[in-house]
Amino acid sequence: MKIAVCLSNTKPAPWIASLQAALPQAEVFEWAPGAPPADYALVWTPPQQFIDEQPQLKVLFNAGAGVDALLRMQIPASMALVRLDDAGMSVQMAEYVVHAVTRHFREFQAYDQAQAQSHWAYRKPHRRQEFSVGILGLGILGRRVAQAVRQFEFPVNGWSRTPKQIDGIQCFSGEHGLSEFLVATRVLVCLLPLTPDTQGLMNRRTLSQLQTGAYVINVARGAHLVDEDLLALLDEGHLAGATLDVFRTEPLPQAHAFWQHPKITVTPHISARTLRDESIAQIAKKIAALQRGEPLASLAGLVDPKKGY
Ligand code: NDP
Ligand code: OXD
Repeated sequence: MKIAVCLSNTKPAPWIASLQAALPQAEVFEWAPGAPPADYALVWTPPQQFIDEQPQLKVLFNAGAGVDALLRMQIPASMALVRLDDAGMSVQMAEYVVHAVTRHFREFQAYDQAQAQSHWAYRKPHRRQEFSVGILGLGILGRRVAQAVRQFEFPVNGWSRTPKQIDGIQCFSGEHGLSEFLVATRVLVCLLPLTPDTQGLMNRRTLSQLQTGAYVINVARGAHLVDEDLLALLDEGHLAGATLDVFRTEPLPQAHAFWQHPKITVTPHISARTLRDESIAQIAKKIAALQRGEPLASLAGLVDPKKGY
């Protein structure tokens, strides 16, 4: 069995060594134009040439959770896509979002500024019950984040495509449930996959429905947010601030207004990193299962190209 590795965002050597160690019977190699045909591939945003030269691949294992970039490519229908299924990302995402929510709720930015002026000053505590946190997307990451935020006794709402029942979380679903979800939300967290249905979902119309003084946390994909609408609503005072980890263009261009905006916190797409050991262990286990003849449909993280995630 041959496994090609084609990773655009990192040095492939340690990934190849790790995958080779986990699957000693396989031949694992770094893809280069003209490389021999492989059975499986481990990829992150490969060039179209890779797919075109390897049409026989049975499964593309994505070294990340989001498959939006892969689904924009021309991929033969016979090639299955499997994304990372948590692999150590949900705990990181929960940590990041809880930090952003509590930093805003407890006004730590204002205390940082006070310290810079050696100024000892109390701020009136906010009422937790007035800080309902709404999570767009209740999948692997959204659900974990919802539960983590709930631990701090904030009211938590969630929105998904199909209806859900999760203890302690008020769940909304489908287009018909979106307005009700937004109206009930003070801190909005985006953890949706990027699909034609979710592209630009955070725009003037939807963000205006959030409670006055709302806060936006985008940790999914930059294209979920209409940048100009966020900036306008911040300037008009409807929104109090935003923490953004993902952007329409990455790296975020030097001249982009988000960098210097006093109400926006920017991080460089680090809310949940792909962890090599956890990812390789998961992918190797799935390849071994397929090699034993287990059906593709039994694999967690199998992407449905019709749904787009
Ligand atoms: P999942 O596929 O497990 O969950 C997706 C959730 O979104 C599901 O609850 C799904 O609903 C919901 N959803 C999808 N489409 C719609 C829609 N049209 N309307 C309402 N709800 C919808 O994904 P993950 O939780 O694993 O990951 C989510 C995204 O997070 C990734 O796609 C990626 O873009 C991003 N990400 C960002 C990272 C970062 O570092 N910033 C790291 C990792 C991921 P249903 O449950 O009904 O199917
Ligand atoms: C992912 C990401 O999708 O890191 O895994 O954004």
